[in-house]
Amino acid sequence: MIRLSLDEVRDLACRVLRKHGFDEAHTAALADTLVAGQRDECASHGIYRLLGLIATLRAGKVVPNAVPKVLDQAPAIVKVDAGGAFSPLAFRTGLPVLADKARSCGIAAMAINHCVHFSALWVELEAITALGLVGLACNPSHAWVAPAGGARPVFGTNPFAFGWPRAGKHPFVFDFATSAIARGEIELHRRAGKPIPLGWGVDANGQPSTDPNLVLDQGAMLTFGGHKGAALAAMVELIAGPLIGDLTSQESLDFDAGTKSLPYHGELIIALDPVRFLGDAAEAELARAEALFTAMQQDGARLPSQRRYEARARSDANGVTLPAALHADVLALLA
Ligand code: NDP
Ligand code: PYC
Repeated sequence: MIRLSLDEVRDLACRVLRKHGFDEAHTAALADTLVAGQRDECASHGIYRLLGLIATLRAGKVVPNAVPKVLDQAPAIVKVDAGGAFSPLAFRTGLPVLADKARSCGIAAMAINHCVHFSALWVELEAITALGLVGLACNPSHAWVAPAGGARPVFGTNPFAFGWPRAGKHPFVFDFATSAIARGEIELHRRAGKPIPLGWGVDANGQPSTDPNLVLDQGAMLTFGGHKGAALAAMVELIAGPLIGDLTSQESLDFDAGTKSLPYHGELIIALDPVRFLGDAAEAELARAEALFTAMQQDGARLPSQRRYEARARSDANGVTLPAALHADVLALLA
């Protein structure tokens, strides 16, 4: 393992991105997202993703310098056209408009269109809760996941995330793929030459498999919770696909045309303003939520994101570690 400070990780990411032609605005937004993933020990969405970003650029499947275009679609709806670029700059650009609309209407939605997507959604949920808003976000990906009872991929890994602001504390955030696990995690098992647990995927014959190669290249991933995860995955396809005029996971895979680039589609983000819902009672009502969080933890259970926040504190103090092979692969992008 190679140990690096967070500044060194950011510098490395920025150097790679600039070298490959990303403009400064995209470089900053992408580096922040990648460093956050590495810092919170979310290995599948940290610096590892830099390899996918550059492979996608080399395949001609992402625009490195598109300027996001904001469209005021309706009193409670903002659209941001990412112009074929990665999504973080589009999110960053549209967030102030989404927040204004949520404060004025109580609830508002942001559709990001025509973006290439690679990031963990909790990064965005934390930005929304930092503004005192409750948030939800979801997006399709590529059709890699079979519906419960099926054997062939239909859905993407379709993450769904929720965030709730807490006074003086880290927000309550959960963020999960509707597949049993993010695809990136299976890719990391393959890189490490490790088998995957049963339940993550099936081979080409629909048989349960622990071989990441068979699941990634020939078979299909599985949803979490059987038909329940499949229904959620279908919901994500619909509300972050046709509802916002963007691609489903199958359409994204068709657009990919075998290049194995990162998915190209849209994202739906919803923000709710507790003050608009509750007026002067907002503070007291949100304080009541704390009893729920206390009860959830009383017998040893932990809150979602707690592991991340603990990892963040460690990384802020000591920096992060990268597998030497990953570090070498990233350095090779500078050659
Ligand atoms: P995990 O299964 O690792 O974790 C999902 C969520 O559950 C996290 O909020 C996690 O918190 C929480 N959690 C895990 N274990 C526990 C526990 N024992 N008690 C309470 N909470 C727990 O994530 P996935 O593999 O499903 O997804 C990983 C990431 O991949 C996500 O950030 C997602 O956004 C991203 N992704 C992005 C896609 C894209 O298209 N952009 C596609 C698919 C996934 P904690 O982090 O603290 O462990
Ligand atoms: O890990 O499933 C995944 C994923 C898809 C796009 C970005 N991450």
